[in-house]
Amino acid sequence: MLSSNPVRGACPHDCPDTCALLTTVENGRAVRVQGNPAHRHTDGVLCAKVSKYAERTHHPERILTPLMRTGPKGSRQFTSVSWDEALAGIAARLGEIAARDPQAILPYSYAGTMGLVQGESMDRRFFHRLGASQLARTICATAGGEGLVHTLGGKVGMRVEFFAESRLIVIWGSNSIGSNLHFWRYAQQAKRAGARLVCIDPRRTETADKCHEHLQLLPGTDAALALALMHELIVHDWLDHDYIARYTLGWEALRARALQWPPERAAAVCGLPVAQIRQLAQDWGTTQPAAIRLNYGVQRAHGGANAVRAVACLPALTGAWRQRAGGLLLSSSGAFPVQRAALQRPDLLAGRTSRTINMVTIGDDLLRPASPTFGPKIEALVVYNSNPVAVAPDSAKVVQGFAREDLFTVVLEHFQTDTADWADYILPATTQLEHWDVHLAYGHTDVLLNRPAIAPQGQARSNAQIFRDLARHMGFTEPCFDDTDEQLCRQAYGEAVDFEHLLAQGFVTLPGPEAPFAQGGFPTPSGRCEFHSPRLAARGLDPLPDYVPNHEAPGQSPQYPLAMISPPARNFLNSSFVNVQSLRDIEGRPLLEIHPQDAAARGIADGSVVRVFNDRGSHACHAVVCERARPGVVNGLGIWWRKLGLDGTNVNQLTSQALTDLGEGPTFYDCAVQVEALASR
Ligand SMILES: Nc1nc2c(c(=O)[nH]1)N[C@H]1C(S)=C(S)[C@@H](COP(=O)(O)OP(=O)(O)OC[C@H]3O[C@@H](n4cnc5c(=O)[nH]c(N)nc54)[C@H](O)[C@@H]3O)O[C@H]1N2
Ligand SMILES: Nc1nc2c(c(=O)[nH]1)N[C@H]1C(S)=C(S)[C@@H](COP(=O)(O)OP(=O)(O)OC[C@H]3O[C@@H](n4cnc5c(=O)[nH]c(N)nc54)[C@H](O)[C@@H]3O)O[C@H]1N2
Ligand code: SF4
Ligand SMILES: [Mo]
Repeated sequence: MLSSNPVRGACPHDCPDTCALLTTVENGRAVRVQGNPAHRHTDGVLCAKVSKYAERTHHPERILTPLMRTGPKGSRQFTSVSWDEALAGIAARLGEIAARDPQAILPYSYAGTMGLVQGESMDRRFFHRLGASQLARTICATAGGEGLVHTLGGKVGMRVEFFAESRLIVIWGSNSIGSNLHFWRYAQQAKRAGARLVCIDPRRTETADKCHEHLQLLPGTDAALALALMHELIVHDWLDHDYIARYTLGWEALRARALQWPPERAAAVCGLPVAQIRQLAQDWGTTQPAAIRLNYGVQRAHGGANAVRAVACLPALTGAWRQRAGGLLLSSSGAFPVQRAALQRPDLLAGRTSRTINMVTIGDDLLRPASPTFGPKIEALVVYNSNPVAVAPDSAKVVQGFAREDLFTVVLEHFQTDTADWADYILPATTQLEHWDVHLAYGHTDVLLNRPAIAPQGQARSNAQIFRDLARHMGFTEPCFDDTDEQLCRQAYGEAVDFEHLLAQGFVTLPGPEAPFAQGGFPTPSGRCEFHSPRLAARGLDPLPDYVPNHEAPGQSPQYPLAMISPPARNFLNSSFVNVQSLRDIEGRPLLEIHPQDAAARGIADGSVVRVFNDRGSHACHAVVCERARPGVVNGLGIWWRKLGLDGTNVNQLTSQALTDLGEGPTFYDCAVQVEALASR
């Protein structure tokens, strides 16, 4: 059942904005995808990437039939097979492995689509019923998430629209113009009304260019900066004592910790001028309403969770939460009443406790033999909504794992990605324009519905359909494997959201207070903003936020003196869109930004080919000599497909599988490297 033109949908991508889409269809083809002007956050505007959605959907390289490997692993030799052949072949192999130990089977998925149906419903039912290993989906946000949970109590914060009324906005670890465009539009409104904008980022981003002030700190040093800001708030008494007394926990302990961080100490750690730290403290302490847009860029280093904890204390110290345009936003996803148990049916485990594998360490885990602590060797991998060979850290290990002859790999995809290259079977998945879904957001508080605009292309099937079909081939007879995609859409929020309203309008705003913590009421166990976390203390961990140095601290290693960060490229979405020619033309080629001083010391000219390397690997790309990089830090914008790189690698050849302080997250931006001019060798 297709709707009339233009069709209302939701952007499926892993982006805080979750835009409302309008798709125009002509003769069964999507010809235009636009932003819905009726949705206030989208306001009729899409980013450049999703404006190209019709080009991505009708791409000549879409995978349109099931494919079975015919050549050696990784040879990219496949033949078309029917759905029945593919499903029967996969079910037979999974069944044979499961008969020995279902935990030898591992799903691997992330947020290729953030849809609750195509991302986390029938797939989870299937793997729960099978008793497969579970995946800890940590690759993006768990460190920051844990930091927030142990301070504010959940992934909750300011309503994004009220940033438009703030007088001071601190954009902390976010290139908003590139990756949170619709927040940036609110920040622009505030700027036009006279607000001051401050950016905290090791890279001189296009967002930093447009802010009044840029603190270009060393990566992984944000907690030191936040503690020094607290120090200044304390010594100048820029504090809201009443708010602190009523609504926070552990003030005296935090005060003692912060007093150990005079700005001079932080300046040395962060590589910042002392005056800049003092100025920001004064701005934060004396401006109301003041707001922080914290983003996930701060938490991709060893101390990521502590950094988020430290920053999340700042609004409570000054009582910024009292106003609706004050406080902090990292993620709003905790506000959504998703009925996960109904969608995912963990009860299908039926008392079995299956092990959990961290998706960040897939490189090591694919190479691990069976052992009493690890359990069985991973024998089968079912990948969907993710491209781990390109996006997971320490690629050399990941590739070695995927190349194992004895590993059975199924990939559900739109395209022949770096991961699909290693598959035994590739199954053609529908795109957002071809299936139903329902969404939450992590940068606003609206639920969105996605209706299919066009029929599935070729023989593509939705992820939910594919897992339904696999369940049938495996002989699973529980009625929950009959639920259609539309029924799953209704189950996602159950009674918590008016589905008829969603069907009629395409989006629904969640109810909630304008200033959620104006009078405390934090969703922590104490109901207070927890500077001191009893839960962390109970785990034997530091209950106060602290500066936790990087695993690979900038400048520490004589061999690898440069710190590399690899933040998103504006025209890609992680590794998605890299194969859309019009967008790739804008990004050009894989590159490394390097400061003129660091380039000169190495004889590197702008545009030349360089080799970036450390003990984990080596990656060739083109140097851009510019001041977007600060001295001592190089920026390798991500995430290119390996096969489109100069030497078949991308930046993740260099990143490590080391984890964060809390949340077992990745440390992509905690990575020491050396760079050399290739021509000089
Ligand atoms: N165009 C585009 N948009 C995206 C994505 C994309 O790939 N492309 N990815 C999406 C995804 S998956 C996510 S998780 C979100 C959020 O993704 P984020 O990680 O918040 O991405 P950015 O907004 O680029 O912000 C990262 C910024 O943090 C900076 N940074 C790096 N290290 C540090 C540090 O130690 N401290 C501080 N203060 N800053 C640091 C980087 O230079 C970069 O400018 O964005 C989403 N939006
Ligand atoms: N060096 C470095 N590495 C990083 C990061 C970084 O900043 N630097 N960022 C990290 C972060 S924040 C994240 S979130 C991860 C993201 O990593 P991933 O979640 O793997 O994201 P993508 O690379 O976009 O890959 C998603 C894949 O899902 C496919 N897909 C989309 N929709 C569907 C669908 O409906 N069905 C199926 N079957 N497939 C679909 C797309 O075609 C695409 O190939 O990468 C991480 N890796
Ligand atoms: S990627 Fe983000 S900004 Fe672009 S359309 Fe999707 S939700 Fe909107
Ligand atoms: Mo992410």
